[in-house]
Amino acid sequence: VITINYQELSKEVSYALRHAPSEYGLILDENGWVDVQGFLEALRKKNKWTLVKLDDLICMIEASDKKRHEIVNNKIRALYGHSIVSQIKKEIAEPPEYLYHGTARRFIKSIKEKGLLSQERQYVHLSVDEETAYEVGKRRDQKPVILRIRAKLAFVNGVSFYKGNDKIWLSDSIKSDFIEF
Ligand code: HQG
Repeated sequence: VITINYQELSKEVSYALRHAPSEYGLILDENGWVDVQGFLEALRKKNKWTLVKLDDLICMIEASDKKRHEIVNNKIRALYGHSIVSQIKKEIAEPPEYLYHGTARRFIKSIKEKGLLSQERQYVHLSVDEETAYEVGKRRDQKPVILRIRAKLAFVNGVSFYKGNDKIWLSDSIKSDFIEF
């Protein structure tokens, strides 16, 4: 019996759909979608995934604690995290009053000066609650800093926000005026 490692599969799917579709011969549409059958064929060309099936992708998404990908109408996409040059179009949405950003202590000085920048990705990533922000920040620092973002105020002052998933919002860069340190 061959068991699929969903975590490994999820990492490869994220890599393909967020960062390197062309490495798989894939072209994402403007909203980040790609035909799921074509996607499976591209994945199967990698030694590790020669037997991967649609059901595996469905189970992988189902099993994940974070909703990173979705399959709708025979298409698949990543919900956030993209770094490819052509920016994925997201629908502008009105954020809650506050959102949170978990980051490393070493970045605070620069964030105070320049605000929150999307860096390698297409958008800034924000969390709906402090717990989620803490987990995000933990990837970079044992004692992450949680910044509270005056999201609604930024929004009414012209900063665009977009929904990633239930826990993650995306935005354009955010000046430090809207950040509570
Ligand atoms: C920092 C993961 C210096 C920013 C996570 C962050 C998230 C600055 C880093 C999602 C800065 C970028 C995204 C400035 C921002 N000066 N540093 N002016 N502005 N930064 O990975 O938000 O598990 O691109 O604080 O859980 O950490 O992959 O963004 O530390 O949801 O699904 O620059 O990725 O999700 O790092 O994480 P990232 P992020 P997955």
